[in-house]
Amino acid sequence: MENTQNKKRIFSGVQPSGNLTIGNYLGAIKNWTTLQDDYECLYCVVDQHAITVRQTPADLRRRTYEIMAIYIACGLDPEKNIMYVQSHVPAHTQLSWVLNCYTMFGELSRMTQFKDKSSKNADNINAGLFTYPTLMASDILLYQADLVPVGEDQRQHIELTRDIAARFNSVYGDTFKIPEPYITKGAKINSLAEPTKKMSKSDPNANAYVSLLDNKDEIIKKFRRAVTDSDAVVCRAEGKDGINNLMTIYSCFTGKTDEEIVKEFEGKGYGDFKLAVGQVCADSLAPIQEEFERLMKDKAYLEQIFKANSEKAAYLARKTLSKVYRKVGFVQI
Ligand code: AQP
Repeated sequence: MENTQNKKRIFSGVQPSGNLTIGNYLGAIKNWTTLQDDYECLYCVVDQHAITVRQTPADLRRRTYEIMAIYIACGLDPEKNIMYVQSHVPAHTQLSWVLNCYTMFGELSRMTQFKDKSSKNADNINAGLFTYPTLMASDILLYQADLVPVGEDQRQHIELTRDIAARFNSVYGDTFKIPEPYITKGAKINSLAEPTKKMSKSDPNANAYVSLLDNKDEIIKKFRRAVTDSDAVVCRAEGKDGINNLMTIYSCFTGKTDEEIVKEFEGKGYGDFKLAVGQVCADSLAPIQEEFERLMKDKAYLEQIFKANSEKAAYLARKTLSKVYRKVGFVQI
């Protein structure tokens, strides 16, 4: 896919590190589907990022297929977008090595996600976990992306990406486009169990997140159990983290504003509100789940997408990589 129409380019991805949650969906994938007509988009399954935390190989392999199936089931068109797997395009890790040499130890040490993940994986604080943001910078800069649609948790990594790109450009002249983050209203969906924390697919407590593949009963049960407060008035306010989070989720699924939600639940208790959030979530996910099941039965189709799209991605990636190799002084053959 050559950028013939002068469309702006987008890059984003999801790690196959667990079952995708409504956080991944509302913060990232749902927004991607609205961008595919107006932008030239690359959507990656970032399997190399996933191994910064120990994975069971068979699970990683299965989830890689699943994420591609979820992308398509959510409405991403593999003919319109370049949808591929990171490890199928070696230029990501090749550029990453170069960029590691232009990323400072101090910068990586300040990354909140590194601090967070290393405290959760204290027995495996590996170098990959530390340099993860440089691989992410390579993912983005390799394609000269203009915009990166992500959740709020990734903002710091995009800022680092911009700093790395600017540093490289200042040494070698214009090489990388400086990308902008693209962050929307579902940008931070919080845990249902601890609503001050981000909802995460690798949370050991399955009641903390709603997986895109949970069935209706599970979804309703999880929302019913969601931690709220004792105030019993549905409105957004400081300290009402649980209700604020449910209002964001409800708003993302229904398109309703806070005022509309407050009016709808005036005089009703949290029980009614939680049930409504559960229902709209389950109803919105049902068609995605149905399409997902159908796609997962057709592995050959998914593999064909992996192959065709990784070739398109590799073609674009090679251009940036050879420019970088030339600039840093590697001999070209
Ligand atoms: N809770 C969230 N709210 C809004 N957006 C979110 N994203 C993740 N969680 C939320 C966005 O989803 C995209 C893909 O995320 P990722 O797979 O790269 O990893 P992550 O950000 O580390 O997400 P998780 O679910 O917390 O994964 P684990 O548990 O493996 O670390 C990104 O755009 C992210 O912002």
